[in-house]
Amino acid sequence: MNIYQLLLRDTLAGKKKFAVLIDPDKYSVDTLSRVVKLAVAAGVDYFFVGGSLLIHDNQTALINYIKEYTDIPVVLFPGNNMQLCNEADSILLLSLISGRNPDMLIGRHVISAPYLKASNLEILATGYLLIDSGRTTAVTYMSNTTPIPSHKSDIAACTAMAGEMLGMKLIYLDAGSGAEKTVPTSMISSVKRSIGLPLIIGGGITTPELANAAFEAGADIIVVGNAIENDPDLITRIGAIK
Ligand code: 1GP
Repeated sequence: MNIYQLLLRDTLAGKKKFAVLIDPDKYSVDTLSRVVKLAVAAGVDYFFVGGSLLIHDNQTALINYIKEYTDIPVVLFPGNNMQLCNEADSILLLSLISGRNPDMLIGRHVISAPYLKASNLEILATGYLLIDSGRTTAVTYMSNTTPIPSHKSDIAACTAMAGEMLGMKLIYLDAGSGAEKTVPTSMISSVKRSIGLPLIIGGGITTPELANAAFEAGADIIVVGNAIENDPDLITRIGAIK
């Protein structure tokens, strides 16, 4: 079974998934080694790897380290098409469907398509929705798009439905890395009720309570990046509630 088939099976069974986000600009192999040990012990399901920028050229080294020491799948979560890497297992091919920037909807994908076609990466077409979190996040600025207002669950639900109808395999609601406010649970529930696809939630999850609230509301996968950079032991505490 590939990554998506396993995810569909587990989603149907109500089995929740925990993804640790590794921003290559925030880690060295040394700092990553502790996170990898904790992730293996906590039963982390995925490493997502990516960031809004890539200032340091260490993404491939970090991915190789993860692959050497674990069987946890590595899924690229690219901020742009400079962040492709054949050493990973899979890629979230993100179409930023909450925005109206054609480059983020299809343009970058056209440029990346020949590389992806020739790669061994499992391609996961993902409808990506940015949700307003109270302040401008890196991804909102870099993507030059307006996020969906956090009280407009109906817009998020209709956008996710359209993504599903267009054939996307996953829906990802993101409040943005380091968000002050997470995606509201009412919006998570509303989107989950409207689609039959696995739902990924990220941005601003800093405690097991916030992770649990997202799961209870309907998240199938939660993604945590910033808070783990500050406190790697959070991996153990969130792993315990899955
Ligand atoms: C950002 O959803 C991810 O794209 C994770 O956000 O870094 O705030 O956990 P955090």
